[in-house]
Amino acid sequence: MNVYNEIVNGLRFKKLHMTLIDPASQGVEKAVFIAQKAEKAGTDFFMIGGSTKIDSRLMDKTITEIKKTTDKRVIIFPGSSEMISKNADAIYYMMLMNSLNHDFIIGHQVRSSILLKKMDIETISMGYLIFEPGMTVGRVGSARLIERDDENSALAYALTAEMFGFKLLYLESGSGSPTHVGENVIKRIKSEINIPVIVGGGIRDYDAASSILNAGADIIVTGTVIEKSDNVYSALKEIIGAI
Ligand code: 1GP
Repeated sequence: MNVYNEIVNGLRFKKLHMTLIDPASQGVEKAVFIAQKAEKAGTDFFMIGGSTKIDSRLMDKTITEIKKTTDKRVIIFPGSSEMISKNADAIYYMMLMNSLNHDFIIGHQVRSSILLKKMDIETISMGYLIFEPGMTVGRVGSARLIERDDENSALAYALTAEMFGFKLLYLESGSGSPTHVGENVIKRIKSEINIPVIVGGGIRDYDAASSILNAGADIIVTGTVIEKSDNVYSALKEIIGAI
């Protein structure tokens, strides 16, 4: 079964949690340690990537080592056309829809398409929307940020994503954000579109995870909480408990 079908199939039974590991934030050994703890805590998929520049060798190495220790699927969450590895199970083929920079809307995608085809890696098309405060990814991606509770603007983008045929929609506040996307936005989008909605950025505890899930998010993503925590297992176990 391909990775996208695994996601969709998984969602028939429960909501999902994805663990984001940014190879730029720690060494390979620590990345593997985090992956092991996250799997034990019940995460469903791994996303490897981030918005700061990572060369493809580091991506490769991190993905290869993580895949040695887990059966969970590993999806690339690319910040640029260079962040590609043939060792991953799939890659989010993303459009940063509210970027002011053409490169993030279609440039990186065009530059990588031939290589991705040659690698025969599964591409999962995804509309990617950045909300305030946006953090590093908002800055790097030149995003015209959407206010966290602006449901009308968010809905217009979400419908566009669905009409373009994207398979997933990602609502992002930025890694390490002090806030997360407003529950009203999630609820409104979920009432109007059918593709799975991923929410990430600023989810640090059970309460945040559960209010996002109750608002209708299908998938939640956490990254910072595990990078910063002394006890990766219990921090994640609490968040995944909201599912
Ligand atoms: C970032 O949405 C992800 O792209 C995760 O955010 O690091 O705040 O968990 P955090």
